[in-house]
Amino acid sequence: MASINKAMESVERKRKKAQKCPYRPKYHFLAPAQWMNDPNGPIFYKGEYHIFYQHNPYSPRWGHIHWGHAKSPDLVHWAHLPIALAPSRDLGEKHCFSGCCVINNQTPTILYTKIGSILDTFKGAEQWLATSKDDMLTWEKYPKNPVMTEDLHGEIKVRSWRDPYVWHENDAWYAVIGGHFKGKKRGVALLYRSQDLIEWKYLKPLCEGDSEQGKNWECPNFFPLGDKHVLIVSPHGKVIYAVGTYKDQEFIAEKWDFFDHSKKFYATNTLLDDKDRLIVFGWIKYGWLRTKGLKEWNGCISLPRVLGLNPNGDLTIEPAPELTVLRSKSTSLNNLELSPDSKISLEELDGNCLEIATKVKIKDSSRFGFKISSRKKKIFVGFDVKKQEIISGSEHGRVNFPLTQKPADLRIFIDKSVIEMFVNGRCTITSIFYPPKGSDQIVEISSEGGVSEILELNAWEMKI
Ligand code: DQQ
Repeated sequence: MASINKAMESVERKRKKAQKCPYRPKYHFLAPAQWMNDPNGPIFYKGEYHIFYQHNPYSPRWGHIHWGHAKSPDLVHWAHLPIALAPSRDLGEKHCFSGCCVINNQTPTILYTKIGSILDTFKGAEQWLATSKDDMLTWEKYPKNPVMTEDLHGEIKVRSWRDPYVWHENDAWYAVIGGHFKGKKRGVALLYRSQDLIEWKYLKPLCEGDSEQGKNWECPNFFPLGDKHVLIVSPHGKVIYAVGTYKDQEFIAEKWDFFDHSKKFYATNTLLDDKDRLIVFGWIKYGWLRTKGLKEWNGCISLPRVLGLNPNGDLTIEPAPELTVLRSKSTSLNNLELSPDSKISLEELDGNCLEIATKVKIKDSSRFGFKISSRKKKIFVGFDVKKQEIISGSEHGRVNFPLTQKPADLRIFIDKSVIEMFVNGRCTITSIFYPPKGSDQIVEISSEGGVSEILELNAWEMKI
């Protein structure tokens, strides 16, 4: 408890300054101050959404990893709660790495990775348990931790073994944990079973990647969606996912794709709410070292993304509809042909916190999107028809569905230095844009190389 109080005092000391930083997002969730990374253990509990996150209360850089905690009635307005977990230094714990939260016989229970030293991130990690008796306000670590060690695998050697994700299925608890097999440069998600979350048995690899899917997998998430199952993994690069079938502990991956076409989005985690919605959060990475003067905070959590399956069995990704409560002053355009010379900007709106929703038909243009500029800096957010790419600043990725067969549907969320774009409800791209300190962002619509027809465009200032 003493270490949690000390950690919270350290965050509090930086809170006011952090809030004044002109780059700091307004309506994205982030720690009150200091460093944050992966979302951990999101859960819908007693009518509220809870989220935990990797947190260094002592610096805007990674280190001393604790679990921060917050809750929300609506996925939009978040209230910070006391830090949930601090490393138990007396037990040799240096970091509380990522994990999940489930309700076991009415008891909120966290399963996470205990790291004892930097070497343990590769070899020697353990899975630890913590429970709460006061509706998740405070947490006690299980006195007989660890509940899982690498010995579970017998002769098989697993490396970078971390980030448990747990679910209940047919009267038992199951977990997937990420890593790779020693000597094999391929990511793997390993499957385990338990009756009580304490005694665990290793079953088998649920899924092993190929040589193009990364040398190691972090933060595996595995869940049913419609009549399919989805596996999401973070392979140190862009997050990838597979839609497939799962029966008798066998997962057959049928379709792989990128979950977000940007390297700035990482380490997903999921929750299922009372409306049976599968909601995904990710960490938006500002960088480990070169962080453009972020002195009091670093990192934020993506907007909540609701998953579904379309009739072809493809994953759909939409921003949570709750976000529309943030819409305030607005502007709209309809049935407008745009050529490369058209100069239309959304200047009547504050471009620093904005949502833009548009439906556009490509006539003969090669690129459609928005130029976001601030003093001398300018980035493009949109898509390239010829390359079949979605683009956001320096981030880009090829999509595997036609961008122009039907009118394209873009939802763009600008929040100070963060930009998230949802394309056709099928894929996303995230980027970071640092407007020169204190300067305003101007958003201009852009049709390059030919004509685009805006069927409908609505834009709103976002107010929290
Ligand atoms: N971040 C955590 C690990 C995880 C990694 C450490 C992914 O548990 O593997 O802060 O960003």
